[in-house]
Formats: sequence, C-alpha cells, structure tokens
Amino acid sequence: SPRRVAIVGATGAVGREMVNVLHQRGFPVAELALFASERSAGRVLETPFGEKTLVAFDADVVKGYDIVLLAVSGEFAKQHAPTLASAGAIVIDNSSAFRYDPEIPLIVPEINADALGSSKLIANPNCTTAILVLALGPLHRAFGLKRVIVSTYQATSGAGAEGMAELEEQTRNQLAGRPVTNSVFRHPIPFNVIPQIDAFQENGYTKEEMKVTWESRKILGIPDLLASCTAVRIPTYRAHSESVTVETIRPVTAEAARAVLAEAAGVKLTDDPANGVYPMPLNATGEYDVEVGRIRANPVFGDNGLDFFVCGDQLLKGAALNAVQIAELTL
Ligand code: 11C
Repeated sequence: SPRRVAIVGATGAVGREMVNVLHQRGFPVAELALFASERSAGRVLETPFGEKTLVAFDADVVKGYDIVLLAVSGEFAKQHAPTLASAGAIVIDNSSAFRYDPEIPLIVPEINADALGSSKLIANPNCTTAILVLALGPLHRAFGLKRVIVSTYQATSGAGAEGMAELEEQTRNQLAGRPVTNSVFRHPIPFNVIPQIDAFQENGYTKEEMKVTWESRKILGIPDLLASCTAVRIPTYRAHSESVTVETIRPVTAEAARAVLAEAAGVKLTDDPANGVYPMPLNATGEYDVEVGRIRANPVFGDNGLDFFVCGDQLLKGAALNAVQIAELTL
C-alpha cells in the first residue's frame, strides 16, 4: 500500500534529489511532506509532486509518517532519529551518526540488502563509499578482496548546495579579477585541488578518508579489509570520481574483472579507452548507474592486482537514490 513519506532537510541538495528520485522511480507515495528549518517554513517549492509548502520540523508530526528520509546533520539525526524510529516510522538517515553502530544496518541495496533486518532506523552510507562498493562488492564475490587503495576526486556537491554555489561564484570572481573569498571550503576551489575533506584524525587521515575504510568493511562484510583512502576536493559540480587499486585473494585479469562488472547491478561498464570512453564526472552526472572503466591489471600485485576508475553522481547513488532504494526494500 502507498506510504506517507516525510523528507526532513528538504531544501538541501540531497533533500531536493530525494523528491525527484521518489517521483522518477514511481515510489508508492500516499502523501509527501517536506520539512525544513524554521527559517524556510512557509516557502513553496515546485516539485514533481506539485507545489509543496515547506513545514517547520516538529518531531511529533514527523513521527506519524511511515517513512522518514533524513537529509540533515549528524547532530540533528542523533537528536531525533531514534525517537522517530521508536514511534514506528522507518527512518533512513543520510548522516554519519549511526553508520558505525553495530545494531544499525548500513545498506547499499545492490551489495548488502540482506543486512537490512528488522531495524526501523537504517543508515545511508557516505557518498564516496556508496559509489566505491558498487564496484568492490562484485569484485569481492568473484575474486576476494585483500587490500584496497583509493584516491578520490570529489565534487563540490559533497558540501551541499552551498558547495556548488561557492564553486560557481568563486569561478566568476576569479575570472573577472575580483577578490575570491571562500567560506565552505578551506581554500579557494576554482582551478585548485584540496587534499582535505572533513577534519583530520589522530592517525593523519581525514574523517572522510576513514569513513571509506570503516563503511566499506561494514557494507562488504569484510571486517579486516585493509583499506587506505586519500580524499581530495576538485572543482566539479556533482559527481565523485575515484581511482581504485585492489589486491585480490584469487588471481584476477582485466578481462575477467570486466566480465564481472558488466553484469554488476548499478554499474555501467564504461571502458573503451581507445575511443576515449572511460568514466567522467560530466557523464556520470544525473545518472543512476556508477561508471566503471580504465580496468587494467596492476603488476605491483602480480596476478592479483587491478586498477580502475569510477565516477558516480554524488547526490544520486551517493545519497538520494540509495536512500530511496533502501525505502523500496522496506515495501
Ligand atoms: C563530501 N562525502 O564529499 C562528503 C559528503 O559522510 O555523508 C558526505 C559526508 C557523509 O564532502
């Protein structure tokens, strides 16, 4: 039967995509309510479901919905998600607040739908991780994963609508010779790459980099997976790219990996380098599937190494699409 759906954080880049994806995928929506901050309440949004007036968040109202999609901060999620879930709503949280809690499933439906269980509160992974595991999951099943090394090229959408706006505004200012001031990113983003996303940890990695390790282990079900990530912000809008090296337990060839990834759910094999066909953020933008290409044997690991490149829309598979797919699993 159709569900009453609430989106909390509906004005953000992820919240807006959640509305679009629910509509595009024909999710059975009996009623859709869009919740936002006090400041945005009363504003009217044009949506594929018609005009919607934003409502100020009120936990007592939201807990009456069947499905609650949270596109809010970790702090906010920590404060409200458990209450909403214990009132009976299915809560799908896009923040990092509950991802590392062993009681809370962390789900990428193509990879570990079986881990869903009966929890009312379900965590949606970090965008970089969600995009990555679509390729790692099938490779793990086929060849076994031992080590993973990732370098990312992450779009400004990872910092929300404000991140994309800062890229655009700073680029205009820079080209016009006006002073460039940055507030979302720590340094100017146009014509730059910034090897810091989120805060540095004691081990020298950033939190974003550690999320890739922690979350990949949980989603893939390989608690001892050796993984290392370098996360870098680049001046693109909304698709993340990742250069990935894996060492496998069983021997692997590029051809065998290509055959596995050609069949993998949520993956679009994009690998014809001679014709200039490989994953690129501009092509992955707006697409549900994650592009995987540049697949080649990595001789550093003998017969057990593979290199490849992935690009996925950060706001879709990295956030809104995955959240809606999780909601679909609960139907
Ligand atoms: C970024 N990946 O690109 C981050 C944003 O764990 O949900 C998403 C942070 C998260 O800045």
